[in-house]
Amino acid sequence: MTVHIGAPVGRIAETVLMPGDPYRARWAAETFLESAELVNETRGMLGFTGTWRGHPVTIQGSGMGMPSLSIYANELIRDYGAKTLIRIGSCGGMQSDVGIRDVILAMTASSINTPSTGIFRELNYAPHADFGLLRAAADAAAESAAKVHVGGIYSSDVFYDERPDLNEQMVRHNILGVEMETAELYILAARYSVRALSVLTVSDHLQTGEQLPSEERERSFGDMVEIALKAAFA
Ligand code: GMP
Repeated sequence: MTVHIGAPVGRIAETVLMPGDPYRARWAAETFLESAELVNETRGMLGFTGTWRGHPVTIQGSGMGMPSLSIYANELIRDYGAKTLIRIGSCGGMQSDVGIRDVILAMTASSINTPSTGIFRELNYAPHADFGLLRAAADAAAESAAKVHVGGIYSSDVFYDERPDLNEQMVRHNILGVEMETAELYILAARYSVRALSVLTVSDHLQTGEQLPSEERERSFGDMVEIALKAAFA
């Protein structure tokens, strides 16, 4: 076990899906995994390990924001030997052709600040997805009913943003959606030579103000989980 994950070493699979919301970790484990068992509940950040089509998989909540995700991703990679980390989360749509319920595969993640900004100093590192995972997810997405977009996203470190001009610049530069975790996930994966990808469902839209109705969330999020699992084991 680690400071933030109570599972014994060996109870976490090499492939980890990471939703922000721990209750969504439980829902995804119950819906998609066979023989899922609760392996972590430290601080209520639920983690489950089971199998998907015979492959061991852990679904571990990351919490919201890059500092929280960074704690779980660091421990999963460095202490438990995770090799493939796929964020399954929600984001706000930023382009007019990106609708709610659509799925975004995040090729890159722009940001103004991540927990790693301090080490890069004047460098402007470009956090990017693992290409093999991204390609496999794009192939899996072609079979799914969801409309799928591949491109850059924006990992913000605030939800209640006092700088709407930043969102405007992101929209102007063709960024598809905004969320709060991916840039740091991609930086950590590169640092430790493991694979990472974010598969996101558009839950709200910045321009139209539309929001995914709560009764539809599960079905829409299901497409994303399936794409993530197929990509991990392609
Ligand atoms: O509600 C915030 C959580 O959902 C964070 O974990 C974000 O990754 C994600 N999220 C979904 N939609 C949005 C959005 O419109 N803006 C931001 N900043 N985060 C979002």
